[in-house]
Amino acid sequence: MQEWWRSAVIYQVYPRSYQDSTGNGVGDLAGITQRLDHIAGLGVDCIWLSPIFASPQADMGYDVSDYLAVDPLFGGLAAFDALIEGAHARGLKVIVDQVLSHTSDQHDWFKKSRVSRDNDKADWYVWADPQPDGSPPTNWHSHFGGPAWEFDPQRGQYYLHNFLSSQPDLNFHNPDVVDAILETCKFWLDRGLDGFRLDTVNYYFHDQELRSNPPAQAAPQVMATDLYGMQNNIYNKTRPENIAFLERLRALTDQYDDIMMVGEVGEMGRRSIEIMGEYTEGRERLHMAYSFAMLGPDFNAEHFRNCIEGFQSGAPDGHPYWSFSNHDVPRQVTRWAEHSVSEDSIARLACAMLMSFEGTIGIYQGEELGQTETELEFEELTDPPAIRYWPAVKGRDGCRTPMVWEKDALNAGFSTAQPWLPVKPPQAARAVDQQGDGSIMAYYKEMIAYRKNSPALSRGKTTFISLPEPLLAFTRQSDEQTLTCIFNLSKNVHTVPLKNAAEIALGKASSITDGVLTLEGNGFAYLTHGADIPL
Ligand code: TEU
Repeated sequence: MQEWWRSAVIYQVYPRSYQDSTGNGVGDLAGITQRLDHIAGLGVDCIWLSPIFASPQADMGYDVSDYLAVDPLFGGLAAFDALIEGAHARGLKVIVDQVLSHTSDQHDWFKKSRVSRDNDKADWYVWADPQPDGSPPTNWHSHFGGPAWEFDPQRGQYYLHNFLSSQPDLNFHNPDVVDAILETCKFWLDRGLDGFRLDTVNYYFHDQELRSNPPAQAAPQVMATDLYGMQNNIYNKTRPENIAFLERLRALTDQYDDIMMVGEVGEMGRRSIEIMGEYTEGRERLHMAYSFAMLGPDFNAEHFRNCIEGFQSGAPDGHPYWSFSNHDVPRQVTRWAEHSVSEDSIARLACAMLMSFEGTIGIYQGEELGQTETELEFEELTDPPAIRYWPAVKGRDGCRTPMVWEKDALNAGFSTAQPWLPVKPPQAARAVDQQGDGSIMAYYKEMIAYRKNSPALSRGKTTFISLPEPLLAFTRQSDEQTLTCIFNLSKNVHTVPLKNAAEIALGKASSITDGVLTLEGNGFAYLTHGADIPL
């Protein structure tokens, strides 16, 4: 039987923003448990929980101070066990974010490490002497701006932090660190988790020779926090030693039944697709991986084709995870607005594209409502890079505002207290209670079910068809079924002459008249086999 995750749809929950059950303005695990029927009702297979472990929340939980404790803010271990039980009872798997590359500076390991150069944790982080002039050991940039090194007066050395200075990087070259990390993963697997989303999976190792990165052209901003496009980050991340560690992780998870790991490759562009392949090829590394390739501004047929074809040719036995939105990037309806006829039309088109892609699909809470990016004032921001570099950096708060349940309820039903990020009217207008027949939410349900019931979409191979931009076209073919999927990625009407008779099995803003397929702006069609499209 095919492993459960291979054609799954995974729903990402950002716990701070899903449902507050305690009235403190921050979402929690009991709140998510209350909303499990909504999630199960979408027809998804699995929930990915953004970080829930003990954390000072400097980077909203991506700064862990205790890997073995659920943060009291989210309800502790008892709330976690109840959530797992409730999810499993509904046939939903649950994976959690594991942020292993770095810890919080409040983690006991770091507190001890920084005290002296000769205690048993001294070499658990990446410490290095200043250069003779006192400057940092290398030119590496922190992802959130400034140097990736912070000077610690007590040790008289710098420590590495690829993200905030309160997120020191663990030293994966130290075997004791690797053993401790594997132990923490084991703890959660023993507790009934179904797997992990591995944060920054290509940042675990750094160059031990501490070579400076070569310069590069400025890269486009992806996360709205990207400040360091000016160097080619080859020595601070994506080191060759990582592969052996991924194999150890896989060996651990293979001791359990049905565990899945999806790694976040912190890269964009063509290189990111190559790394996704390297990390998932064969059955000895990660089960699957995603990168930022589809999470950026690019919205044209060539781009999507390059991502999917590039992955296939680089890693014929690898497995991708494709998503258009998450907690780090502007929401897709807003990000791709210039290509849209309307918010709803781009939401539907994006949904249909995702559900037709080969691999595993990720959707982010609120995406099923056609949610848009929230516009925030400076005073409302919580994301550190945004606070530091506003307005050049807008940050990630706009995609993290609370889930909206009832349009006219206080804070749209998210919380009875002032939420940690505000609920604004444009977002509340898309609340779950507004999503009746014909809504975007109804559409997501329909499309998820369609994908699940279609052998071609859930298991079929992909072959691209060359049509001029802005038309993206490919066939999905399984033993039982062939579907030709055609999408109009623009606002304008486009036509495609069909060689053979064809029928639209499912579509939107599309029709066939006299052997010609017409796609209105943002229209798409899944055609039943027989359609033969001339180049
Ligand atoms: O994000 C990773 C990240 O910020 C970059 O590596 C990203 O991949 C890059 O912009 C692509 O060019 C993860 C989390 O998702 C994020 O929320 C955290 O802030 C971050 O790690 C640090 O843990």
